[in-house]
Amino acid sequence: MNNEYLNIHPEIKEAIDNNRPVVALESTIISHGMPWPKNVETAKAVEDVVRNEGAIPATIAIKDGKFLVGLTGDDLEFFGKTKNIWKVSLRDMPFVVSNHLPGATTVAATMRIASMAGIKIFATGGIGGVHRDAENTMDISADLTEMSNTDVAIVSAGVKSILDIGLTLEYLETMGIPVVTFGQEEFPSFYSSKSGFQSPLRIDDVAKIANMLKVKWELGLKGAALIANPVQKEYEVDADVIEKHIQEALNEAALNNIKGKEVTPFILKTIAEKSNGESLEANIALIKNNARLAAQIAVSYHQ
Ligand code: PSU
Ligand code: MN
Repeated sequence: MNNEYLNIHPEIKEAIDNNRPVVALESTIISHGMPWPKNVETAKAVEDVVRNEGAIPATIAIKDGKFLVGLTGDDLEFFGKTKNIWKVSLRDMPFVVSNHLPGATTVAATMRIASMAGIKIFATGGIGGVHRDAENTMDISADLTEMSNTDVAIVSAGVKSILDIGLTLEYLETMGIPVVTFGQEEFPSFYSSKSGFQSPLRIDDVAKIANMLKVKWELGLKGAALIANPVQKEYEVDADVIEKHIQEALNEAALNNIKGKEVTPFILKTIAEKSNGESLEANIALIKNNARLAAQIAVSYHQ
C-alpha cells in the first residue's frame, strides 16, 4: 500500500482502508477498445453504474510515472482522446513507468495494479485469451498467466470469438482458475450468450459467488476467478454475422502483417467498423451489465 508508484484517489483509498466495496475498471478499453467520444461516455456511465450499486469505481491507468487508481473526468478525456497512448500489459509496465509515458492498462496490468491497491473485484468487457491459430503463433494473452497469479476476480462477458474459446477454457483449467457463468449453463462469447461450450461452473446467486471468492482466497488458492456474465438478450449480435466479420478481420490482419500487441485492437476495431456500430452498442451494454454484477459481488464480498 505504501508503494511509491501507486497514486490512489482519496475516496478509493478511504473505501479500501474501511473494507468498503470497490470495483476496478481497465483503461485499454477506453484508449484502444472503442472510438471517441463513445469511449469516454461509456467509461463515465460504467462508473455511474458501479456507484448506483453502492460500490466505488476505480478506473486504472498509468501517467507521469505513477499507477493511477481512480481517474478524474479530465483523465478520462485524456485517455479517451489522446493518440498513441501505450497499451500496457505487464511486459510494457517498466518501460512506460520509467519513461513517464501515458499508458492504458490491459486486464493483466489492471489486475496487478488493483491487487497492489487492495482491490478484489474487477469489471471489464472481454478478457484476452488463446488466439485462433495459437498452435502456430503462440499468441496467448498475458491476461491468462496473470489470472493464475493475482487474487482479483474478473467479471467479463465471457471470451470473444476472435479467440479460440475452447483452447482458452483449457488454458484457464490448466492454470487453476475457476470459471463461473452467472445464470446459465453455457459459457458466453461476448456478443452472444452462446458459445457452444458448457461453462465449467454455474452460479445464479451473487452472494454465493462472493462467498466462493472468499473461500478460494482463504484456502490460499492464488489467482483470479473468471465470472462470465452473458450479454443481455436484447443486445446480442447474431453469431453468424459476427463470425463473418471476424473472418474478414483476421484476413485483413494477416494481409497487413499485424503482429503482437496490435492484433487484438486491430481485430476489435475492424469488427466494429464492419458491423456498422452494432457490435459497439452491444459492447457498451455488456460492459455496463458487467459493472453492475461486479459491484453487486463487491458489495456482498465486503459485507
Ligand atoms: N477483448 C475485448 N476488448 C478489449 C480487450 C480484449 O473484447 O478491450 C483488451 C483488454 O484490455 C485485454 C486486452 O486485456 O485487450 C488483451 O490484449 P492482448 O490480446 O494483446 O493480450
Ligand atoms: Mn497477443
